[in-house]
Amino acid sequence: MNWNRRSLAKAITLLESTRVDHRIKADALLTEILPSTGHSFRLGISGVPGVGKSTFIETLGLHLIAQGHRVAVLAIDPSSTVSGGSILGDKTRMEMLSVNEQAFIRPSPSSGNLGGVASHTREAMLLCEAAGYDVVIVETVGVGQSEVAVAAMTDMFVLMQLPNAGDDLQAIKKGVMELADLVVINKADLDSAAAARAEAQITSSLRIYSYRVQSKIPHWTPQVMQMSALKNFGVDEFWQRVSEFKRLEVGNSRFLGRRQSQSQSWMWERIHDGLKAQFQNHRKVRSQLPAIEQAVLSGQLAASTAARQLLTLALQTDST
Ligand SMILES: Nc1nc2c(ncn2[C@@H]2O[C@H](COP(=O)(O)OP(=O)(O)OP(=O)(O)O)[C@@H](O)[C@H]2O)c(=O)[nH]1
Ligand SMILES: [Mg+2]
Repeated sequence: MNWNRRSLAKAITLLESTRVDHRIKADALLTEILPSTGHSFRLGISGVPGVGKSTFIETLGLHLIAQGHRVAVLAIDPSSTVSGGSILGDKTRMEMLSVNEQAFIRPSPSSGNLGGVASHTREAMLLCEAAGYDVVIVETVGVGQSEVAVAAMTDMFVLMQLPNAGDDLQAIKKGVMELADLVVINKADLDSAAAARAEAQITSSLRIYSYRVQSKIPHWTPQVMQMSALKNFGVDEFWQRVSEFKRLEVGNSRFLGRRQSQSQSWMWERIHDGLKAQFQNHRKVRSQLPAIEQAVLSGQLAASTAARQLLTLALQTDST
C-alpha cells in the first residue's frame, strides 16, 4: 500500500469509527498491513500539563528527522473521553514538526472510554508503522490511568518531571514511577540546583521502587536525566540513552518479550471489554438488572448470587 499523510489520516479515522461496516473494513485493513508493522521504535512520553511534552516532542522530532527518521506522534488524552475535546496533540504547539513532511501528528480520539481510546491508539500506531514511520511517540498527560495504557503499548516509557518535583515528590505517584524506564527532569534551565536535587531524589526513589532481579544478563535499569526541551539541552543525550536501552533490551530478548506480552494483554483486554459491552446490551439482562440490583441493595440477594443469575441470563444462546 502506498501511504501519504492524508491517506494515513483517513485510515485512522476509519479505525476510530463505531459503524459496524467500518469496523469490518478496519479489521481487514489491519490484517493486511500487519506484516509491515512492528519496525518502529515505540516511545511513550508522559508528564503533567505544562511540563513541556509538546516542546520536547517538537525538539526531539526535528532532531530525529534531521538524522533521517520519520516520526509519528499519537496522543492519549484521558480528559477527551470525558469532555469530547482534546487538550493534547495540539498541533499549534508543535508548529514546526506538524508541517514537516516526515512527521505525522494525530490528536487523541475524542470519544469512548480509556480502554477504547487506547485500543484505537494502538491500531493507529500499527498503521503509522506500515506507513513507514520508524519512531512512534505516544504522548499522554500525567493524570489517571492513561500512563498505564501508554506504558502497555510502548517499548520504552519516559516520565517527564519538573525540577521542583524532587522537593516534595508531589507529582511522583509510586505506581507511575515503577513504569518509567527513564525519568527526564525538564526545564533544568530554570533552576539548575533544583534540577540536580530532583535528579538525586528521583534516582534514590527509583532504586527503592526498582524490584528488578539482579541477573547476569545485561539489562536496562531505570535512569534519570536533566533536560531543557526549550533550550535544546539534553535532547541529544536523551536519544543516546534511548538507543542504549534498545541495544540492551534487544540483545537480551526483553524487547520482543515485552511486545509479545503487550499483544497478549491487549487481546484479553479487548475480549473483556467486548464481553462486558455484550452483557450490558443483552436484552434479558437489561430487563432484569434493575430488580436484581435492587435486591442486592436491599440485602435480599447476595451480590455473588445476583451476578451468577445475570451471567446465566447473558449466556443463554437466545439473545433476543
Ligand atoms: N524554561 C523552559 N520552559 C519550557 C521548557 N520546556 C517547555 N517550556 C515551556 O513550558 C510551557 C509548557 O510547555 P508545553 O510543551 O506546552 O507543555 P505540555 O507538557 O505539552 O503541556 P500540555 O499540552 O498542557 O500537557 C511552554 O510555555 C513552554 O515554552 C524548558 O525546557 N525550559
Ligand atoms: Mg502539550
